[in-house]
Amino acid sequence: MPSESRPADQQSDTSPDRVREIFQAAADLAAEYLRRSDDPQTPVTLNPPPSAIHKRVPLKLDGPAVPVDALMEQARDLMELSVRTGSANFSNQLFSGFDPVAIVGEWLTAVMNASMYTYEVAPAMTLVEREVIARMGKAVGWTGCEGLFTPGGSLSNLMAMLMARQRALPKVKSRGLQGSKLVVFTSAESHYSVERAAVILGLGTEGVVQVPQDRYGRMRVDAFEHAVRQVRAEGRQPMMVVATAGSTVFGAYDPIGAIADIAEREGLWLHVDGAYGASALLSDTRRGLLAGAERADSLTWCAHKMLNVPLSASVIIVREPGLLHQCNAVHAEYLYHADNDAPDLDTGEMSIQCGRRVDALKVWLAWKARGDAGMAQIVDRKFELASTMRDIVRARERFELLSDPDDVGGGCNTCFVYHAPSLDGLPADRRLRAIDASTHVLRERVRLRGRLLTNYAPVFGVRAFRHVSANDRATEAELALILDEIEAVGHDLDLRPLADVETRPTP
Ligand code: ABU
Repeated sequence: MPSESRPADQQSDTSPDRVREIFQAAADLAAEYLRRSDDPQTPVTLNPPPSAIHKRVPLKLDGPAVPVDALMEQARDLMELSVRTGSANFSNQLFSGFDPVAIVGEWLTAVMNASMYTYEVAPAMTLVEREVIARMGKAVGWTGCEGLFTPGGSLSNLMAMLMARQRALPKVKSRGLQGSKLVVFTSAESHYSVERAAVILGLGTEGVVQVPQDRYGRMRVDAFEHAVRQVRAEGRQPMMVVATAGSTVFGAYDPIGAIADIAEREGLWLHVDGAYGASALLSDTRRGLLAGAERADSLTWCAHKMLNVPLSASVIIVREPGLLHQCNAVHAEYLYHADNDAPDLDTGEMSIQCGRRVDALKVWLAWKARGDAGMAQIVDRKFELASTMRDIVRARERFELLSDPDDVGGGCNTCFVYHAPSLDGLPADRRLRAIDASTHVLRERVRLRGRLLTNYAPVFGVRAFRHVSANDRATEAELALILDEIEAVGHDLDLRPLADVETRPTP
């Protein structure tokens, strides 16, 4: 006979007092972690080698049960050995900072543990997702659009490409590509996920034409036009163009309006990859960077990049409702019951996933807590800090800014190189080679000091520092610290031997 009450050990794990106790311990841990992350004196990373992590935390999962108090200590150690991405000294990726309300959204999401396939199992969250998508669509200038949260920008771009393929080949779901030679145009500075999606979708890497960029990292429209002509002349079928709003290296915004003119004339699907930069739509002063986005067919937007929401919070929005379903539905009757009350509220068949986590709640809570003005303020502050960073770079004698997006409306990335004293007097070609290699050497030294983490990337063929203005809480002192650290490691270092390094290692 089944027991009337739960077994004693399960009761003790989930009693209200025990749940509160565990949550309180975790809340204390989280609050202290974030306090320390926000302190500029706290190292961003301890750069632990794997051996150090193994030494400090018993990672193996083959032992006896560990009491929760002891487990919290182990969690604290793991957090100490992690990178403090919320710190203003973390400018390594396109996200930084934190929002306590949004973090709570993530936590409450886990408490409810819904899955976003059917309305019956995620009723409130389905409507929350709809609202967030509708609000983002409104920022683009769309009404009646639809969309979904996806696991990240790469997946949002993949879904856009799926829809473009569906429009180009309406029978692709049943018949496959059937030898079609579909082509996607995107800028040479676009995110690599476009190429990867082309592989997944059967277009192949040769199905992507990378259009050259201008000196600000934006797609050259004349080159795009030329590329479309060339592809047609080769007997291939232009399918879509992916314009980038906020490229990963330059933070550049492609001229979407001019690209839309050509896309319309040529019958191409226009997707805007605004994973990084679409948040500019929320700012009265920066919205113009995406002028023309309202003419696109679809748009990717990651709230976890510019809006301080924890990963991941990426959406794909499509102007024409119904397409996501058309592309992805395969009629899994066991789950999506056609005779239920509200089949049109089941989002599962719009997705390439089955189980799908709730990512909308944290965005909704953060947006509610800040209001439209508060969201715009985050964006404005990041753009302003980026301009300040470029002023600081320009003002420092041994640093050289490689591109200034402020000439063309702004951007959140700052790409620069350092001219070490040891390289003075080298002939230009050898000097360039040494600067290229020295960026890597200096960045490694800065990284190992641990005070901050910033990245580097190829810029016009030379490795350069790429600072991302990703944390709206940064101060001028924290921006200047990056240059101070580079000078501290590079001023007295003899970098001349790097001029003899023939090529940089290929990945
Ligand atoms: N979409 C992730 C980009 C990562 C980076 O460039 O830092």
